[in-house]
Amino acid sequence: MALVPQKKRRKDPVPCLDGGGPVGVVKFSEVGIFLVERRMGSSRRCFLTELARKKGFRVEEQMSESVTHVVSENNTGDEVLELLEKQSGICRAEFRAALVDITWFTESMGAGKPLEMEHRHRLQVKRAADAAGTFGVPISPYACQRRTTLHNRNRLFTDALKILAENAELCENEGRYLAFTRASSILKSLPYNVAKMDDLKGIPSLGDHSRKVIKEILEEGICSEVQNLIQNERYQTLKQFTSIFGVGVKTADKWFREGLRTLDELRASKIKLTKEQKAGLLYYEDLIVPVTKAEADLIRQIVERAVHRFLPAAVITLTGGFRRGKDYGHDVDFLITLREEGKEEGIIYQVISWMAAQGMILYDDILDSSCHKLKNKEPEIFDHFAKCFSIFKLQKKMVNNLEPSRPCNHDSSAVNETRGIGLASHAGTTWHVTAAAAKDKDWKAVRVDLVVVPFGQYAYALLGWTGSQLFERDLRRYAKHCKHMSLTSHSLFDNAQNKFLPAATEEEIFAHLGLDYIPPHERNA
Ligand code: 8GT
Ligand code: MN
Repeated sequence: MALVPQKKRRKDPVPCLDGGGPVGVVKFSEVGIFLVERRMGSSRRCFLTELARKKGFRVEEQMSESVTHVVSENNTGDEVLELLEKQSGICRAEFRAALVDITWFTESMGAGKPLEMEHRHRLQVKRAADAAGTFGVPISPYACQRRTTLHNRNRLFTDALKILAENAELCENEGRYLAFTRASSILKSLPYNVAKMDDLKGIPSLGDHSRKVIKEILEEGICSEVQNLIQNERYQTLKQFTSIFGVGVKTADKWFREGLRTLDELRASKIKLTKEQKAGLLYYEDLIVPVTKAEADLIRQIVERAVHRFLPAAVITLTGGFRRGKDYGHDVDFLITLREEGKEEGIIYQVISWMAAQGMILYDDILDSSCHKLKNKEPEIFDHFAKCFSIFKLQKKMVNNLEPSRPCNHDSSAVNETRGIGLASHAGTTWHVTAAAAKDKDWKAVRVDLVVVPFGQYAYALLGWTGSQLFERDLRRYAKHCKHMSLTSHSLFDNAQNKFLPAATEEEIFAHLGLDYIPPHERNA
């Protein structure tokens, strides 16, 4: 059925989309339509676009991740896929939108709402089997739609990809960093060991480079690019420098270009360090030792006691990697909140001054709630909560039955995930220096982040600070592209309804986003 007769095709694209005619309010934001021009013609496509928009449908001019229905007329499914692959660069394995015939569109227009897709609406794709993972279950390109526990069956590959991602980060190549990080993350989520290249069939987010790395490891046992990298002087030096608290890639690179190669050289140099970097360097040997869960629990008690002196009803939550079930972390992250909103103001100053007076604080940097400056963090995870980035002086005798900290490369659990300590696994000597230094004193320096959250934003802050970083990033990407919503650690804004969506629990946030709830221990993407 055709709503208007096919008109003579124009050569140039018709510039009516988005620009001209009346566009209705989007009523069905969860559905995104892309109309394929091939065999439909540009003027008919333009007409259908306007019609749908008037009826409250969201029609995208370009193919994008927010498209849920690709509508075409007189094309086969394979033809449409091929066309889209060419036009948008999205490979068919990554393709999530449904391919439907024009009949779904016209019937939906007639009904005034998007209809459920029936089998007869769907275009047949010969290679449909390719679009699913080995177990026939489609794997989402969004980390927030995958369940990733700490049980990583593909560590051999993910360790290699992680090194390539780190190097991309050290070269400030964001695109490559993301590509390797996504590839590594998707392998972590697989419920099977990858034993042959065929096991990767239908898996999204695996670019040619990552596939090449996996193939080489499958065939040779190692990846030569990674082997060369870990011997590389710039990689080694920048990795060590950026593992100092307060040192980012730009600073590390500058020091490297100035000829510095070791911490001793840095310590001996005349280079002016920030207050943060001075502390980072001073406590370096402690800070690169993973924080254990027992230490994190002890610090929780200490923080709780300090906060309760001023606000007995405040709730202190251990978040970050420990909330995801990790046994080790590079720091300890806490949220502090109070049901009676407003009373939490100023608490961070009270707590830190009291703890400092007890000799428990080696370093602190308090940011007020309006403060936007957050160092060494990615822009998209900036938030505006009052917080303190600190270094605690933890008395060792207080940690009951303190397990000896282990070098990260001997442990099969999550310790390799930890940022800033990876060096110990490459530079064999570092660990022993660390262990020796740590033995001599009765305390250990530990990085602690305290975040003060108004009660109404608590669920969003908890979700934002639980991580992992890629999980958070993909939650935001999913909200934006698939739901036309903006997610932050403060709130969720629905652009279609032009309003904020309040939530008291993480479950409610997932529900607002139309996502299955993923518990913290499955967010280790
Ligand atoms: P770890 O074991 O290395 O400590 O691992 P982690 O606990 O997962 O990482 P983290 O660097 O301590 O950060 C914890 C979570 O908080 C991450 O998911 C990160 O995205 C998030 N996060 C920051 N900084 C900020 C921030 O300023 N605002 C918000 N909302 N989240 C942040 O790292
Ligand atoms: Mn952490």
